Amino acid sequence: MNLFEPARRLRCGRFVLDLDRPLVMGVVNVTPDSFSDGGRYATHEAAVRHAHRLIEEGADLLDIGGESTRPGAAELPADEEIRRIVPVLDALRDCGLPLSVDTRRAETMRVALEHGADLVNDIGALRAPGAIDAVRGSDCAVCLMHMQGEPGTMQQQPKYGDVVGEVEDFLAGRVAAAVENGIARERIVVDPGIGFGKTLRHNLQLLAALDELAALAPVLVGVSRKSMIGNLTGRDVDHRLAGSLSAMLAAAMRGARILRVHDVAESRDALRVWQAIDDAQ
Ligand code: 7PJ
Repeated sequence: MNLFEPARRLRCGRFVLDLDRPLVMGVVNVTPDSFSDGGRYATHEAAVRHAHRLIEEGADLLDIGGESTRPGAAELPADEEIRRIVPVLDALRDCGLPLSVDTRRAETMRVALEHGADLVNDIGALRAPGAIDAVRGSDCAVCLMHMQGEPGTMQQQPKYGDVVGEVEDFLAGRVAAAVENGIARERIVVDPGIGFGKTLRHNLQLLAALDELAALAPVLVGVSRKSMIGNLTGRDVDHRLAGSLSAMLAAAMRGARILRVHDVAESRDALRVWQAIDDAQ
């Protein structure tokens, strides 16, 4: 047996996910609509409605996030993050899909797990105080993502000697820390963190070398609508679908097993066609 063969299954809270084929993780943002004065209820309603649409479109998992971590974003207090996420988790608990929560905070992780979250998607790779303890005693999956710096300033001057080697070393270290602290390997996925403290060139180099990261753990990748796609195509955020699909397929071909996307139906179609060709080989 090859010890470095990536896991084919992921323990993920109430679920065990088969990773033989790439899965589609649909993004559900729970952020107040600045054009609506309907308040909190309208915000939750909209998020839950959007989630149901993504389920119909064929999502395999849902990623629920209350904090914007786009470059330049300001930090959100944990209690506000919790107030945004919990009603949405409660409403989706029995939707039949694994629920992921996109958070860096131990307190939010703890509360989310009490409300049925199956995966903790942490752009901070469990580096926050108490984060490892928050997930240790549960059976949730964890996504360990690489980020250089902090969302507020990370795009100011990203610098690496060897971006692929450094991201790989960081993720290997975080996997080791998680395993040493009692988080089973079968619960861990890694993510190069496209756009998180990276120039266009860094992002491209990481995507091109994704198969190297796949030796550590199953790989999750998010490229959907990111500025990388805008930089390459000259399109604004509402016109990045074709570019996003192309990057997603390039990632899938290099072994990515969970694709974090906004456009679930289109991503499903693209993966289905690629998969059929791959199967015919
Ligand atoms: C990612 C994420 C990503 C993981 C965001 C955006 C920014 N979580 N959360 N990987 N991106 N694991 O969607 O543009 O790439 S928020």
